[in-house]
Parts: sequence; structure tokens; C-alpha cells
Amino acid sequence: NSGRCLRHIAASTTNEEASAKAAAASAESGAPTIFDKIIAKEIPSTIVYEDDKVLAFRDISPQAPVHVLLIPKLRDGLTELGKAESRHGEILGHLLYVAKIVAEKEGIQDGFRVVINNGQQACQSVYHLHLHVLGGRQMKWPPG
Ligand code: TR5
Repeated sequence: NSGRCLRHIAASTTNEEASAKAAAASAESGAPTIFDKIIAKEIPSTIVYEDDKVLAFRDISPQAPVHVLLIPKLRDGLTELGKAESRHGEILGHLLYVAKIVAEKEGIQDGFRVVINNGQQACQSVYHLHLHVLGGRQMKWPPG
């Protein structure tokens, strides 16, 4: 249901609401996320690109034929883009550059979308900054 963000519009007593609250709490505390385990390779993922600073792997619930998540290996306070500070400029630029590399590797360089969901109202569910790289089909606008 992450594609529709049902967890954020469901009634307050549902599991979806509970997991939204848990995610928001983790955002506040900066608690480790599932992505730490993916970076540590304690949980398997399908890696499509890796260097010393970033990791790109396939989304477990793809919303397009190509759906890759791109994350900084060191979160360094970047639970979400809205927490960015001047010192993050280099890694933020590198992430965008690697989004292009991933698009090329995946053969979608002629049409792809990069998405960052920031905060609960934007359906962010994992509080470790990540770029979604989506493509392989005609994308729609406006996004939902
Ligand atoms: O909703 P936002 O923008 O925060 O994006 C989080 C993304 O992480 C969603 O698109 C999820 O489908 C994806 N996700 C969640 C898990 C996961 C994953 N992608 C790959 N592997 C995953 N594992 C092993 N576990 C997850 N909980």
C-alpha cells in the first residue's frame, strides 16, 4: 500500500495509522531504519549501483517497471530532505548525479523521474533520505 500511502489517510485506529506514527517517531529520534540493514547487507537487496558514498537497489514494491531507491550510506542527519544543511550539498549533488547513472544503467535515460517524498504528508515511510528513480513506462502528471 506504500504506493497509495493508505497508511496516512486511514482511520486513526488502523494498523496503517500506527505504522505512520512509528515512522514519524523514528524520524524524530533518528532511530536506525531498514535501510541500515540493507547497507550492512544484513538484509538482501538487489543492488544496481554502489560506490563508497551511495547505494542503489530495487524497491521491494515497484511502482514502475524500473523503480530503484538511491540512498546515502551515511545518513548524517538526513532523515529527510527537509533536514538538509549546507554541509550536505556534496552528497545531495552526488545523489542526483548517480540518479542519472542509474537511469543510464537501467536503459531509461530518455524518460525517467526522480522523486523524494518528504514527511508524512508526502507519504515518506522510511526516515533515511532516499531518491526514487522511476521509469520504463509513460509517467503521469500531476503525480498523486
Ligand atoms: O515511502 P517512501 O518515499 O519513504 O519510500 C520508501 C520505499 O522503501 C517504498 O517505496 C518501499 O516500497 C521501499 N522499501 C521498504 C522496504 C524495502 C523497500 N525497498 C527494498 N527493500 C525493502 N526491504 C527489505 N524492507 C522494507 N521495509
